Amino acid sequence: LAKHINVPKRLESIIPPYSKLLTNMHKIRELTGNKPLTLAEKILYSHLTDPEETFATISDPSAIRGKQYLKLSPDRVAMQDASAQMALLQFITTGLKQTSVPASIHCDHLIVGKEGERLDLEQAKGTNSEVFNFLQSCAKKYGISFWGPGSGIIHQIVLENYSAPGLMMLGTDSHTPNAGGLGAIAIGVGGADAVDALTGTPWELKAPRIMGVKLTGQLNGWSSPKDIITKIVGDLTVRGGTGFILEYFGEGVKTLSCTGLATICNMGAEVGATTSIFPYQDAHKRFLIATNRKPIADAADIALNEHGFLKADAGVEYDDVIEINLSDLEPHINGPFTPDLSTPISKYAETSKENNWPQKISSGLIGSCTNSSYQDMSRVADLVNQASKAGLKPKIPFYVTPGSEQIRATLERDGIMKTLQNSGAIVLSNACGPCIGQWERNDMPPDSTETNSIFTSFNRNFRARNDGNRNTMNFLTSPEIVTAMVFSGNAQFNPLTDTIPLPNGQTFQFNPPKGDELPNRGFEHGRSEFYPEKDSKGTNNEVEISVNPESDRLQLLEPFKPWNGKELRTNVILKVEGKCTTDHISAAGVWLKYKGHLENISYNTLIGAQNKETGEVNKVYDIDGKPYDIPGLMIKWKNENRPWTVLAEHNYGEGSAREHAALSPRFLGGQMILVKSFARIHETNLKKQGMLPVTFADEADYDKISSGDLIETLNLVDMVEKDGNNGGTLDIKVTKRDGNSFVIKAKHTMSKDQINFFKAGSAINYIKELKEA
Ligand code: MIC
Ligand code: SF4
Repeated sequence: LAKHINVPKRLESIIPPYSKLLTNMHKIRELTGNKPLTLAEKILYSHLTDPEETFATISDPSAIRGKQYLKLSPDRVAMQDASAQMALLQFITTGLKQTSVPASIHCDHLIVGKEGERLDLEQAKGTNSEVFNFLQSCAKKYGISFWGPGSGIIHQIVLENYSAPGLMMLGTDSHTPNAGGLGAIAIGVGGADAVDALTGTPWELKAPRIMGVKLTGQLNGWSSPKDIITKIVGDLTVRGGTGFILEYFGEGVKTLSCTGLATICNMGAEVGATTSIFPYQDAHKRFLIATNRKPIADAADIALNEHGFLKADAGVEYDDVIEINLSDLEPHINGPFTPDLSTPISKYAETSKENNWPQKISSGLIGSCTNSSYQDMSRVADLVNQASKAGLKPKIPFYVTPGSEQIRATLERDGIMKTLQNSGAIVLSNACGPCIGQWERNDMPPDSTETNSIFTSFNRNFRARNDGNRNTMNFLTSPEIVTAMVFSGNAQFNPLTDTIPLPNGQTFQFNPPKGDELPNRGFEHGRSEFYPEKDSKGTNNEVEISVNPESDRLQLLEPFKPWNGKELRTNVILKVEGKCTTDHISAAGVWLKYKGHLENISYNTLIGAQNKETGEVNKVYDIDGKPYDIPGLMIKWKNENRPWTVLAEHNYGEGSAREHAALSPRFLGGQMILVKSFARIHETNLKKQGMLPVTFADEADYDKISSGDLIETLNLVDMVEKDGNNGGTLDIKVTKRDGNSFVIKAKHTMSKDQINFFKAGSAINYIKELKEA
C-alpha cells in the first residue's frame, strides 16, 4: 500500500508497515471466520509474529482476551533518559550491534525546574553530562534518534513525530499510551521489555480485555478533554483498567482534537490500563498534516476506507462498556495523593473544607506531557488575557513546562508565551521538571511539615512526587482550571460561578476559555540544536561506549545468578501497608540521578513504604528486633545470604514503568513478592528480573503472616517443570517465629517464557542464552 503513496525518505522509518499489517489482518479475518474485531484487536493482532499459530485452534477472537499470551513485533521503541540508561545497559549486555526496530531517546526527566529555562538547562547539562554523553554515544553506536536535553518530553515528541494510526510501539515510560491519541497501540514497559523489541525478540503480552468507552454529546464552556479522563479515573479507580485496553467510540469522539485525545490516552495509565486508543478520524488527519506527515494520513485513509483497518467492526462486543455524555461533563479536580479521588468543581469548595485541605493554594503548574498542546495553551492564554485586562496578576507562583521545542516556539511566535510571561508565569525547560520531583521550590522549605496544596495539569499525584515533600497535596485538573485558580489562590473559588474582587471595588468574573485546536500559521520548528542530528537509522560501531568504573552515575550490569533449581527459603523482611506505588518502591526526585547505577539507586528501595506492623515509614526490624531503614536491612540480609520476601496489599507497583522497582529488590537479595494484587507493568518487570511475583489465593492470608516469618515454597520445582502458559498455583509453607507452621496457596501468572526468565536469573540472561544457542 505504501507503494501507491509517495513516501518521502524522512518518513520511511516512521510510516507504519501498513502492507504487512493489512495482510495479517486479512489472514486473521479468514482464520476467525470474519467475526467482528475491535479496533484494538485489529492493530494488536496484526502485529502478531505468527497469527496462524495464535488462531490455530481458536476461531472466536474474543475468546483469547484475558487468557492467551500473544507474541508481538512492535514497530518502534521510545525511551526517556531516566529509564533509557537501564534499558541500554541491558541492551549492551546482549552484545548486538544495532537495534532491530527504529528507536528514540529523549532527555527530559533529569532537568530540575527552578529559575526558568535558560539557567535550569545549563545547570542540568552540567550535572548530567556523563549520563547525556552515555545516552548520546549509545544512540550513535546503535542508530537511535537522540533528542537531547531541552528538546521536550518524550510523549509530546512522539505524538508530534512518531505516533501514527495503526502503529504499535513500546515506550519505557507508563504514559507511552499518550500516542493512542493519534491511533497507535502504544504500551508502557520496563527497559527489559524494550530490549525484547530492540533485539527483535517477540514481545509477550497477555491478550488484553477490551473496555469500550462511549463518548456522546460535546464539551462546552470550561470542560476539556482532561475532565473526560479525570472523571473516568474517578469512576474506574486506579485498578479499574488493569488488563484492559480502553477503546473509545461514539459521536462525541469526532468533536475532540487529536491532542485532546492524547491527553485522555495519557492518563489511561492512571487506571492501570494496558493502553487506550481512538479510531482514525479527521482530527488525526489535521494533526498529521500540521506536523508535516501528510503521506501517513493518505496511507491511513486507504487502510481505513478500502480495508476497514483503523476502526472497529460493526457489531463488535466489548468486555465492558462505560459511557460519558460530554455535554453534561463538569471540570473535575482529582486528589490529593491519588489520581482517582475525583471531585467535580461544583463540589470542590465544600469537599476541600470538609477534608481540611489547605484553603490557600501554594502554586499552580501547567504543561507536562499531559497538557501542553496548542489548544491547551491558547485557552490558558485567553484566561490570562481576561484577567490581565482587569488588572489581575497571579496570586501564587505560576509555572509552565512546554512539552516540546516545537510547541514552545509556536507559542512564542503567536504571542502566547509573552502573555503568560507578562503576567508573571515562569517558563521552565521543555522537560518533566516538577512533574517528577525535579522542582526546587523557592517559596517554601523542602522539609516544611505544614500541609500545602498545589494545582497542576499533570497526571499523577502520589505523595512527595513533585517537590519531595510528603505534605504537599497535588490536585490534578485541566490547565484552564489551574490557571483560573492561580488568579484567586483560594480553594473556595469556583471560576465557573464566582468573582474575584478588584482593587477598585469592582469584581471580575472569567468568561469560559476559548482557544484554537491547531496554530493557524502552522507549527514553528524552533531552535535546531534541539533536534536529533540525523533522524535515520545508521549505526556507527566505531563509537566506544565507556563507563567509568569510578562513576557514581553509571555502572555496567552484572548478570543476576540463575535459579539454583531448589525450593525457595526466604524470610519476610517487610509487610507493607496500603498503597505502594513505584514511587514508594523506587523514589524519583533526587534519586533520578542514580538511574544508571544499580548499586547506588538501590539505597532508595522501598523507603516510601509503610510498615503494616508499626505504621512507620522506611523502618523494619531484624530477626533480633534491631531497627534498620529498609534498604539497610536488605543489604545486611544480602550479605548474610538470607533471601527475603516482601508482603503487600492491592495494586502493588501502581504507577510508573520504573524497572528499578524490580531491579533493586532483586539486586538486594529479594526473591519473592507476595501481594493481594499487582499493577501490570510492575508485575512484568519483576518477572523480567528473575523475581517470583505471586498473589495470595486467599487474601485473608496476608493477615496471618508477619515480618520475620519463614516462607518456603513446596512445589516450585514441579511448577517450573509443568506449568504451561496459563500460570499456576504454588504451595507455600509459613513458619512463624514460635515454630508453628501452616501452608497457604499463592498464584502466579507466568508464561512458559517467563518461567524461563526465572530459571535463567533474568530475561536478559535468557535472551543471551537464546542468541548464543
Ligand atoms: C512517571 O511519570 O512516573 C515517570 C517518571 O515518567 C515514570 C518513568 C520512570 O520512573 O522512569 C513512568 O511513568 O513510567
Ligand atoms: Fe515526564 Fe511527568 Fe510525563 Fe512522566 S508524567 S513523562 S514525569 S511529564
